[in-house]
Amino acid sequence: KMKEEILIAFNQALHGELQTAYDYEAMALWLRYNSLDGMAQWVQLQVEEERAHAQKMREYLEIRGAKVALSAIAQPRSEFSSALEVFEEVYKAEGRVAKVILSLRELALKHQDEGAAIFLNWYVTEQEEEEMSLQTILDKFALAGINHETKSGAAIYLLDKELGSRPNFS
Ligand code: OFO
Repeated sequence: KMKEEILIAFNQALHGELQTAYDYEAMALWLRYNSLDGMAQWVQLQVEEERAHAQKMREYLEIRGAKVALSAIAQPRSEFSSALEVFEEVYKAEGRVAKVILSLRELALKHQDEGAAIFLNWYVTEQEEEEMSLQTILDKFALAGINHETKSGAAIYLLDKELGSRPNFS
């Protein structure tokens, strides 16, 4: 049986994935409202990824016979100053999720719950990939010379187009 302390932390991590999905949903709305449909598409796919992460966790907890508890999702931030700020926020959110996963895995190991730790290994790798792809996107903003003041122009038009071609579930 899963230790109570681990289960509480798992439920918090599950909440984190769902909250992040909802936060991203609001970012995608803002981007679409500002005609950045390609960037919105990228973020929208990220919404799906986070939901899938939450579902995978929920399924694992059910397999372990543990009680999944859902908590309230907070209202997401809906205003941003620029596209760059949105992606900086995504980058920060991924960093926060990565931290939660790592401490959850540490907790599982502390309690010698090998199964949970092995399950969480997938998330550790997934977070590394996500942080890497976000870093690449932020590098492209810099490369294109897009800063917080950039509202229009060829650079942001082209980067929007490029991000819109993200394949489903990278
Ligand atoms: Fe990208 O955060 Fe889930 O794990």
